[in-house]
Amino acid sequence: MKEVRWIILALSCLFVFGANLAAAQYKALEGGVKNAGMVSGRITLDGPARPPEILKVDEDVEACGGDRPSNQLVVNGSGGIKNVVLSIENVKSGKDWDFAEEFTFDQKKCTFVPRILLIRPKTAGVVVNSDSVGHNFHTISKGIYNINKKIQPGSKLVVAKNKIRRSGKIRAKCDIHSWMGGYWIVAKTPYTVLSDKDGNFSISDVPPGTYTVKIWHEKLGESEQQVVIKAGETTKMDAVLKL
Ligand SMILES: [Cu+2]
Repeated sequence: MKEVRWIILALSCLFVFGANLAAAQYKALEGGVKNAGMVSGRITLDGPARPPEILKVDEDVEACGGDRPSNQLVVNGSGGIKNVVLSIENVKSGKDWDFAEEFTFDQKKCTFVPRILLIRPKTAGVVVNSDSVGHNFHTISKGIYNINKKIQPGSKLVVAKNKIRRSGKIRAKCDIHSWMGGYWIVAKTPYTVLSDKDGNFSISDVPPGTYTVKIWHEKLGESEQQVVIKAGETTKMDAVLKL
């Protein structure tokens, strides 16, 4: 019996120690990054441009508006993809977080605005309902922030500080309007950006070194590229994604 207790105690210690290791978090360097470099480039879609999928609006049509093009995969005339998440995660320390202190995630004409929300862990914010109909806001994540709640017209849901527990992806949907979709990207480090409407991105103030850049798009999946960052230089990194 005694042995069993010792084993349980030892396992608990290991567990706590392991959890602490996992929580070994990104640190902002005091005084900023010395000899920083940056990486920038463009993310494009392989193959010819295709028109976006049309979403059928078959509920609350008056308040929501009619059918609409999906904003899940937004590609410009020359193939640039919007809302690709680019992140350097294997960086232990560097620039200070330059993300918003609080976020706003809106529901307008039964569409999430923005489609992809980029935030840091523990951030407080609000989920607004600007519509004249209710939405059932529902998030799906691996224990990062899960909620399933009706938000009345003109009302909002407050997300208190520290509720968004850690980095990762949170999928947002509405149980009333099946076409509504979006993501909250909870960044692991401040070296996390979204590509703009032309597919361009840049990640600045990176300490010199060799890094893996993760490339993620909700429809096109995940890939990686290695980059070498040199002091005072901009490293070019383009990627072509396939459907
Ligand atoms: Cu809705």
